[in-house]
Amino acid sequence: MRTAPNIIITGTPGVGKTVHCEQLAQDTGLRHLSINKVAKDRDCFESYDDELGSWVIDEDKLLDAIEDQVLQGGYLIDWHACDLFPKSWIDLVVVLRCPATDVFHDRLAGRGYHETKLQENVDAEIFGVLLEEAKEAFDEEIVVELNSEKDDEVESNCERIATWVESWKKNQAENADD
Ligand code: DAT
Repeated sequence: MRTAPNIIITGTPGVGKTVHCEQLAQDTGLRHLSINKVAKDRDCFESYDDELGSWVIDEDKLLDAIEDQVLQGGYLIDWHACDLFPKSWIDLVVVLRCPATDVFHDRLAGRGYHETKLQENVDAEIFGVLLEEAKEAFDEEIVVELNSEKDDEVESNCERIATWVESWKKNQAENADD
């Protein structure tokens, strides 16, 4: 049984996953698991999508690479997809959102995304693609949607998640005693 939870922090690229995970790692002691970094370090890329200018991941290879550590619990899994992770690994799915399209557009433009990739991500955010994916892949009661438009929301979101982590741990300890 895990003594610390595994949380997926997901959302369209640029929505704030990295800033949330870094803050949350400090606040909760959970570890930031950047899937992008694992895929690079462990060579889990399958092919390059020229049109989108991004790599396609070998999901089986990636899951093999992280399984042993994730099953121990205590990870913040940072990735712009969530339906590849087995349900049994995951205790909470946080979907970050940026409803202000102009703010979101400027963030992605600041990253130097080319037009096709930028527009695809803006559309995905408008249509809530990641939220739908999360609700289909996991039980709806473990899926939480949080806004990440302004600076102070990072703070309040992280406080909320940290409170959830504490109560999860308390429940788990009580169940272990039973
Ligand atoms: P992701 O990891 O989802 O791709 P990020 O954490 O790198 O996104 O954030 C992208 C940029 O947007 C970065 O410059 C920080 C900024 N940002 C993210 N969330 C924000 C928020 N809630 N308020 C203000 N800026 C934010």
